[in-house]
Amino acid sequence: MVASKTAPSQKNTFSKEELLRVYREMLLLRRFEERMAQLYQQGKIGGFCHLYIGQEAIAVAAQHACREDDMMITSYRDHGHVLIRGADPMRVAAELCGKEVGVARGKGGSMHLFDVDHHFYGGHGIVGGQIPVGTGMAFASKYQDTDQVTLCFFGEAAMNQGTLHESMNMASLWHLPIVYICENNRYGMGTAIERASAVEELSRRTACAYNIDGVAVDAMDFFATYECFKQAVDKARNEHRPTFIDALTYRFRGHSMSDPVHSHYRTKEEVEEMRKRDPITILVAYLDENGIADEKTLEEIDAEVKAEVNDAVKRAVEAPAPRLETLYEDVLVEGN
Ligand SMILES: Cc1ncc(C[n+]2csc(CCOP(=O)(O)OP(=O)(O)O)c2C)c(N)n1
Ligand SMILES: [Mg+2]
Repeated sequence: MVASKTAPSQKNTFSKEELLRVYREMLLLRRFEERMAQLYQQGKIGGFCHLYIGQEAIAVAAQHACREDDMMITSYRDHGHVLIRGADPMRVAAELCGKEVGVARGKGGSMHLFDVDHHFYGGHGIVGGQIPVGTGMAFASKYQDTDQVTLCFFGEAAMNQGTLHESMNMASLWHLPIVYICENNRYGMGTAIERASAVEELSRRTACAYNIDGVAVDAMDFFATYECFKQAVDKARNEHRPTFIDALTYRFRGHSMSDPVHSHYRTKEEVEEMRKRDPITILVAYLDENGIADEKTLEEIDAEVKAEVNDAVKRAVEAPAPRLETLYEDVLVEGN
């Protein structure tokens, strides 16, 4: 049994082409979210909408650390995960706008994105609700001997939900190929972690309680996050041992579209301080300092990404609303 540890910052193992791809992917997530915020303000998106801005290094690092057929499942803060899995940005934007061409046929909205073709299983609105489901997915792949790993994401508020404890106990006992990734942005809506969690250093919890190694990582640093995820994914696949990762991050926007960036629960100074650790800025500094890309190349990539997002949004907004006769479809699955 290994007690909790902090993953050291890692050296880059990526080629120049791969690094530019990582940069493009992080930007895609960021620019997409910025456009979604605008669409929301224009009244084109209704209901709940939780932005991922600030947390991008986690989804991107996870995608690079696993195989395409590995499975991912997460909470309602899910836009980044479904995009990085490979879903068409037009169909994701369309889902947020409630259109029939959306990834969940316009019936799920922002919180319930799904893309089974890309092995993405939602998008779950109940805090911690995806943890037993993800654990079941890992059980299925072990039972069916498919060699797939499940990456199960959740916010730090889910650490105190009963289902997490039951799931982690089973995952350890039954040697399931799963990586539990806590996207620890320090707040559950307006509640700071120190007001909700008796043990704040979350990676200390799982070794003693479930015999699951716990690792904390600076999730604003893409390289450290990637290395940490890679080791955990390999261990899940090769040794059928789960890992718990406390991915230390921050959300730069409000909890959802209904709360301002810095409300009474956190100060403007804190947000500004954390913005200095923007994962994209940190990556850009690395690319610059190591002569991997100059400003012009990075600006060109940004312009391409913005054009891609704008085109996706245009087509999503123009797409038709669901037909009335689809209202009762996908509601009930008839058994034999
Ligand atoms: C079981 C349950 N209780 C309460 C809520 C209301 N709620 C929605 S989001 C949220 C905070 C969750 O915070 P965290 O897990 O840290 O994720 P984050 O939003 O920070 O990504 C709460 C309490 C809910 N959706 N489900
Ligand atoms: Mg949180």
